[in-house]
Amino acid sequence: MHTEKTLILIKHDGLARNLLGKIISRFEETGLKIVGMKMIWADESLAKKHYVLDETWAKNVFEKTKTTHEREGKPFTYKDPLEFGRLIQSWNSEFLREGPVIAVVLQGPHAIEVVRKFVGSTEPRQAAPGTIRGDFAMIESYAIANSKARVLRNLVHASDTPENAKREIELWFSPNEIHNYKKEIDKYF
Ligand code: IDP
Ligand code: MG
Repeated sequence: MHTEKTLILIKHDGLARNLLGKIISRFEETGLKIVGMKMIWADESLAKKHYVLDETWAKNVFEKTKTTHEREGKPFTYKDPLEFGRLIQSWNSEFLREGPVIAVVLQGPHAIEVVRKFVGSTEPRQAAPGTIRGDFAMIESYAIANSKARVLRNLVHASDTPENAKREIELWFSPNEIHNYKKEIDKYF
C-alpha cells in the first residue's frame, strides 16, 4: 500500500570519484530493496527525455538558484524561468553524457521521500551532513558551478514525485529488467 518505486542515477562524478560502493551502500542501508540496476551511457535523446523542460521544473530551478544568489548578495541576471531552465537542461544533458552512469530502481515504503532525504539538497554546499551530497560533495556550490557555466556536480539524481518516478523508470528500464523477489524485511510492510 505504501510501497513505491523510485529511480536513482549515480551520475558520472560518482563513478569518477570512486564513490559507487559507498553510495549504493547508503541506499541498501535504508532498508529499501534494489529491484533494478545497470550501467548505461546515455545518448542525447535519453538525456533530453530525462531532463524534460516542463514549466514547473524550470520555475523551481530558477527560484532555488535565484534565492541562493540573492542570499549571498551575488547578481542573478536571468529573468525568464524558461530560458534559465533551458540552459540548465542543456548543461544537465551534457553532464549526463560525460560518461556512463549507474541506474538503480529502489522499492519500498515511502521510497521516493526517503531517498530524496538521503540524497540531500540540490546544492551540496547546503546539503546536511549525513546526506550523500552533504557528505561527499559539500565543496560544490551554485556560485562555482554557475561561474563556470556548468551543472552542479552533485553525484546523484533521484525522482521527486510518483509521476516522475514512473516516467523515469519506464525511460531507463524495460519491464523485464525490474525484478520481483522477496526479502526477510518484506513481512513487516
Ligand atoms: P535535484 O537533482 O535536487 O532534484 P533539480 O532542481 O531537479 O535538482 O535540478 C536537476 C539538476 O540540475 C541538479 O541536480 C543540478 O545538478 C542541476 N542544477 C539545477 N540548478 C542549477 C544551477 O543553477 N546551476 C547549475 N546546475 C544546476
Ligand atoms: Mg530533480
